[in-house]
Amino acid sequence: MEEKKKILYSGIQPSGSFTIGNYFGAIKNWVNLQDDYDCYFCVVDLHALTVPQVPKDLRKNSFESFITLLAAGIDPEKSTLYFQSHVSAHAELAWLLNCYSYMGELGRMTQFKDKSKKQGENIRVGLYSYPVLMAADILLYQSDLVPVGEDQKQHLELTRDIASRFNNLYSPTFKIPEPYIGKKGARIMSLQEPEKKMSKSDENINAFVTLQDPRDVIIKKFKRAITDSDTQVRFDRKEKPGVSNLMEIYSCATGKDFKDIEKEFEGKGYGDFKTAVGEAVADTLAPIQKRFAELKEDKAYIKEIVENSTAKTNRAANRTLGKVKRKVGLFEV
Ligand code: AQP
Repeated sequence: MEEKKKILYSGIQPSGSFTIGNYFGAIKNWVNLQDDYDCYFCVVDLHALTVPQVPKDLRKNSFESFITLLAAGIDPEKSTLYFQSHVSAHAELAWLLNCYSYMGELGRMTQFKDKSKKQGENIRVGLYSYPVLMAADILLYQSDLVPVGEDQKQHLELTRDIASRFNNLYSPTFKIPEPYIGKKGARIMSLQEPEKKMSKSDENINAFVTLQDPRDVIIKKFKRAITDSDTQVRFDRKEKPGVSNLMEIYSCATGKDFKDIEKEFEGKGYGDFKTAVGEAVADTLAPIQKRFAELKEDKAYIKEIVENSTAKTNRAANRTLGKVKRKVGLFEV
């Protein structure tokens, strides 16, 4: 008998166009995981609301995020790709879990501390309880594994604490998820401030390259990337963060290792190097952009995928939610 595949869960925020950081750090790995795991990939639009959004942009970004994932290789025949807001059990379970989470543990989350600084005096409660919604996302599907970057480790730990607390208080209800430790994912830094990670919501559009940027824009952004006063293409995160970041990106786009890259650009200036990185990234993104343009026109196909995945996720999520409601004592007829 075929062994049941483990459930792997991951989400991505439609808080802007995806960057090459999202692609090389997460999406590309997701594509490779699809054969080995029963994958759920979610466009976490409710999470995006924890910071201010322009409604029409959020709607556009959500749709485009969905088709970008398809264009990048998420296969709806293999994986479940859906929108968080289409499965009301996420918000419902989040509320229930809020009643089993502690202010102290949420206040310790470093992402909350960082992001709340940008919200002035009126910090949204949603930003504070974001990790509880994330716990609900993961626990609804009885997920075994969650691929987590450094910045999400603390949230997964909290998910495990909340799930164990609930299981101990009642009876086993949630699978306790483990972090998925795969091949070390790339961490792509800002092109303008290479000490900071590349983010899709960065105010400086030259700091990131999106999967939608046209070839000439990509090449221009790399030409403007911050390097250093030296001329040597050499990997040294500490002393040469800008150049090292460009090497990392070039390595992701071409599969070459750092030693080969150093050799390739020996004696050449940064100008040649930056052009090569820009071209390699543009070449990598070209087929994704072509597929994206086709999918954007195929509304009927997208609708079919969304309807199928929404029906499937609602069924699975409501099974867990029903159990939780019964256990905590909510009345049913
Ligand atoms: N620069 C990056 N390098 C490598 N991986 C990255 N990821 C994000 N930025 C980089 C990974 O992408 C996945 C989805 O991330 P997300 O969109 O849910 O949230 P995020 O990490 O907050 O991404 P952004 O681009 O920085 O979004 P904003 O600007 O809205 O906060 C995650 O697996 C993440 O590790």
